[in-house]
Amino acid sequence: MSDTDAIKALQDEIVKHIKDSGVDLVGFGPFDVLDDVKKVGEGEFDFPHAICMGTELPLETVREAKNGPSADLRESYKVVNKRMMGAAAGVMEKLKAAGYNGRVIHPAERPDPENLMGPVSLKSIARVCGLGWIGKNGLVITDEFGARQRFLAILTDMPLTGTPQLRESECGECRECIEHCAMKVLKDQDEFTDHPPSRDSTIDWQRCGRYENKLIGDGSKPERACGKCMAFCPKSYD
Ligand code: B12
Repeated sequence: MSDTDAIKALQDEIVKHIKDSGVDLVGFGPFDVLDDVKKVGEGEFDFPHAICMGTELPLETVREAKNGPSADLRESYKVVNKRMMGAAAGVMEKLKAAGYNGRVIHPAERPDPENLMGPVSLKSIARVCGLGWIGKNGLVITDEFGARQRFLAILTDMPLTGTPQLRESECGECRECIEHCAMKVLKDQDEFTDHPPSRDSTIDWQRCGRYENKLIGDGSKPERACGKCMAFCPKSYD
């Protein structure tokens, strides 16, 4: 088997494993193009490529979040996070068996909780892996589920075949997420206005984060999630 065929075969095996684990979307892309994107915390980031997976959040659960904060939505985040972490463990085994290294970026990991920072932006990774584009709601929108999914990524030194095309925002004139945002934190911006791009141009993330904390609460009541920016995105129901 040629090297290219062997890589293609491993890629196919990884895709099959991820899909068999109940995860809906998989993409491969260059990670080194995200040099400008901030990295936080312990662990290695020096990998040229990324594998990104995405899992649908249930349509009715997301739709109900239009009516107000939802405990079911918060629970669905935990369910899909767990499913993707299981799938990622299997991918890591396959990479290691083929002689490659990798590092999992977990869906809800926050090495800098004060500044609400993950190890690296999963939305940026999903975009360079060709899974979708970033809209005015600041979320990755996919053809399959609109804004209605969560992501996990694996950084790796496994070589890849092909590079996906980067997609720009397709929101057009739509402002549904901005109009329905519970905290009015979205800034009506779906273009890169600064390099490296900063989240400050799309969202008042501190305010959104304070609201999230309030909805999670102190453990005396079920944790809830807002999710209106997903629920009011028309693409979530296409
Ligand atoms: C901390 C965190 C939060 C914080 C801070 C959010 C933030 N924007 O930074 C708070 C509490 C506010 C939050 C809220 C929510 N979150 Co959150 N969050 C995270 C987490 C763990 C880290 C985010 C991070 O590191 N930010 C730091 C900066 C550097 O990264 P970034 O925001 O991704 O910034 C990049 C883009 O903004 C981009 N950029 C800036 N402008 C533009 C413009 C264009 C056109 C493009 C293409 C790119 C671009 O460049 C930046 C890179 O420098 C991620 C998981 C992860 N590791 O990414 C989930 C994550 C982003 N959250 C997610 C979700 C679902 C939510 C909520 C819906 C939860 C809820 N409340 O119900 C809301 C949505 C708020 C919103 N509309 O953005 C999902 C998004 C899924 C999707 N479809 O895109 C993620 C990816 C988790 C996951 N595993 O799937 N979150």
